[in-house]
Amino acid sequence: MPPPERVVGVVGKTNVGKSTLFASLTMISVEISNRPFTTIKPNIGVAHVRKKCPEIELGVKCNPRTGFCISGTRFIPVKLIDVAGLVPGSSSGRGLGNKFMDDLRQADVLIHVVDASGSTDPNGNPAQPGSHDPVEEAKLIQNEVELWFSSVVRRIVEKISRYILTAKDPVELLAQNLSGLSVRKAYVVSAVKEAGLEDKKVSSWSKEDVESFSRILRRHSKPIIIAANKVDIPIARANVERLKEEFGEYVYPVSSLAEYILREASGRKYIEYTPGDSSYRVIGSSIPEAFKKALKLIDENVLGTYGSTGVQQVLEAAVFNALSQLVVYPVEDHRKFTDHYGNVLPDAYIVSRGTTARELAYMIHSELGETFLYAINARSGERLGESYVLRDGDVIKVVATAAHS
Ligand SMILES: Nc1nc2c(ncn2[C@@H]2O[C@H](COP(=O)(O)OP(=O)(O)OP(=O)(O)O)[C@@H](O)[C@H]2O)c(=O)[nH]1
Ligand SMILES: [Mg+2]
Repeated sequence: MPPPERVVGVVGKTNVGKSTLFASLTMISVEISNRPFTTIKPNIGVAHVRKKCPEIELGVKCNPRTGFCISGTRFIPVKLIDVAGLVPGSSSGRGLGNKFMDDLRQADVLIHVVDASGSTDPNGNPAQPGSHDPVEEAKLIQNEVELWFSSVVRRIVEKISRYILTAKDPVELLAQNLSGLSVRKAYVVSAVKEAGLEDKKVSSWSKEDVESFSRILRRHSKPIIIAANKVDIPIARANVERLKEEFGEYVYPVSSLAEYILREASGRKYIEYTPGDSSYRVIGSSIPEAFKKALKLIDENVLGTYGSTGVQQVLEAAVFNALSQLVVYPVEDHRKFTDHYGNVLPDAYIVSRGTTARELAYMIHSELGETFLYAINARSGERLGESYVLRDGDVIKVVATAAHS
């Protein structure tokens, strides 16, 4: 059983650039337009997070089974979902309502796209840059996300309250029913505790109890990171700072449009650009005027000001920081760093911080977990016990009594 895939959801007010962010990360062409409610059906695709690949340090050349590697930078796949936009009041049916948010039930972490240039009104209609307040927008939309999450939790709590009296372990039952929201049992246990509901029967939870349980659960199970988008519009700069003051560390300046243009120009061989980089190299001799102009603006307003388009950065911060994941490389031959077939560093597993060597063994193959003897740190040859906590970048061989086939 490979590690569960990490799912990143894109949320935000309508017409702020969610689909542009999605398209720039996946290069899947989707409908993008400057009007509210362009997206209705969710867009689902694969994006990649970067890590330094151990291949350089180990003096080998990797053959990734999934994702790819460019000059020692490993690109590891995650699932990305872009859904319909929200407006204030979506939870009570305004705009498209918030039932479209149900497409995000499986998300492990959310990227909240905010129009940092303030060039859309609360309903997503285009407006003068600077005429609307992104901090206000972010607060209103996060409230909608909170209301959506609590409405789903409330439905589940109400459903199980009916038969919970006979359940042996009500928290287990709650966790099972919440698993569709991609909520792990550990989160349920800690949210029950944090909300002070340990001694209260689920069937007698008040409305306020459900609300506070839900808010805590959302924070743990679907952390939110803000992509302060459209920073190519200079007026966005001061707003990025204000968003940081209000929402703290998880605010990233982003220009989805700039990233989209850079990847498009790279696909057309006008430039050489590795996603996430602070610069690109012109390689084409006949670049159309429109691209030349756009690249000049990107140089001045985005790369020169922020050091990157921020798109890769916000995705990686979502997965590695907000969701607290790290990457390990399981191998079968710890001297050659290969699998069974001689593929070098074939797998890059995204796992939760705190995962142990034995838990990794289970992810590779349940038999390997059951018959685990010890693991080997392939870098040093050191033996590791079952409770060894994996570190970012570890290259690990699992030794077990059952041969894994
Ligand atoms: N200047 C600028 N415009 C952007 C950026 N990202 C998106 N846009 C523009 O914003 C408009 C809306 O983009 P979409 O990606 O369709 O927005 P959305 O949030 O998916 O909208 P809905 O699906 O309708 O909710 C388009 O005109 C985009 O070109 C950006 O980084 N900078
Ligand atoms: Mg869209």
